[in-house]
Amino acid sequence: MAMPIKGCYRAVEAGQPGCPVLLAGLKEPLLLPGALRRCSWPALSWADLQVLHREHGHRKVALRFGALSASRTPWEGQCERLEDVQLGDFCKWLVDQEAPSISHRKDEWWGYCSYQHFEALFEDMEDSNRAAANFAELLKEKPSVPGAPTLWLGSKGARTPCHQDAYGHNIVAQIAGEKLWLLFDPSSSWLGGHRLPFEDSSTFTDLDPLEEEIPQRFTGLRTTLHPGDVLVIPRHWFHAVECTSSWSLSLNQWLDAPGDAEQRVHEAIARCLASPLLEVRPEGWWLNPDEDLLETSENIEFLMSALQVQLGREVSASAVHAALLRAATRPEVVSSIVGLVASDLHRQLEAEDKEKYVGRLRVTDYLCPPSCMS
Ligand SMILES: O=C(O)CCC(=O)C(=O)O
Repeated sequence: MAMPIKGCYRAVEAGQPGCPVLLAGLKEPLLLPGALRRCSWPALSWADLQVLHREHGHRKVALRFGALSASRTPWEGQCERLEDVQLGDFCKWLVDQEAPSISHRKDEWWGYCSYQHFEALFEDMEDSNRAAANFAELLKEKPSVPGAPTLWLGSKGARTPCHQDAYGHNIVAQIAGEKLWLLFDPSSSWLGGHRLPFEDSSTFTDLDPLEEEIPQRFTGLRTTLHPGDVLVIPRHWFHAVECTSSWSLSLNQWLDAPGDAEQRVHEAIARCLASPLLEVRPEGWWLNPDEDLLETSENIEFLMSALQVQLGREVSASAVHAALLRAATRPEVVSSIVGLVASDLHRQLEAEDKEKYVGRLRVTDYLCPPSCMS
């Protein structure tokens, strides 16, 4: 089970009740306690799980499960997965009813129906059921909301490992139950960000703040969302999340942010560099289960379109390909990669040695208890 969160955290600041939020210039996450009380979204009726079950129980979803006893938050690819399960079955499992398609025991596993895009979930509905939750109502700017929300329905202990999304501001609406959010500012390189597991738009972290204490000189933000609360997270804030009530339902919506076009170029370059190394991967979890690997030519096309948007003019695929190859093979780039590879391997070997040493100590202790030393 989860240990209490340790380290220095301060509470996320709360905004004015009833006051729509101004995204522009928002520097820190902002909590809007009870903000959903003035909304009349159809999705708010899903706070009654029976309503969600009755209206949408026939829809097929993917589920991931993590062991409640695990000492580290699993990456998505390390979770057990069930595909094409009826949402209604998961609703039953959440309230301890017989759910024939799910054999995971509630006392051993948490289950998460996470990151379900409304476009896919409600693909038979004309507006992808975007109308079920109108996030624009919460904002002063009245932006055109691109894309549709996503749904997160989980049991107690269900987690999302610490990560940073590449694009957009994020608005989270807590519909039912409670959820703990730990947040870290975008400059928190001490978390140890990396692109494994690889997923378009996410940087994951080495440090697992849901299990580990954060180093003393750093401060995170924390908040627990209750039904009706809204959390607004500016672009690039790292976050780690855990459902803390018997079940929890939230929706979220990403909104375009200035700088997203430039970020698409970063994503496209990361994809070009990582894809060939992921084709033969020793560990399955290196690639997130929903992620497809593209051919190099497709990755270059993707990079070409991202650059075209950023530069505002046409660029050819061959020019982009040549520029990327030249950049990636520059001696200073290769040297910097050599340094990083060496220090990563050094760290891994040190950790292995430590484990062996601890193992040896244990054996020695067993063979020779302290009393025989005197
Ligand atoms: O609710 C969760 O478990 C994670 C949500 C998340 O990562 C997000 O909204 O970006």
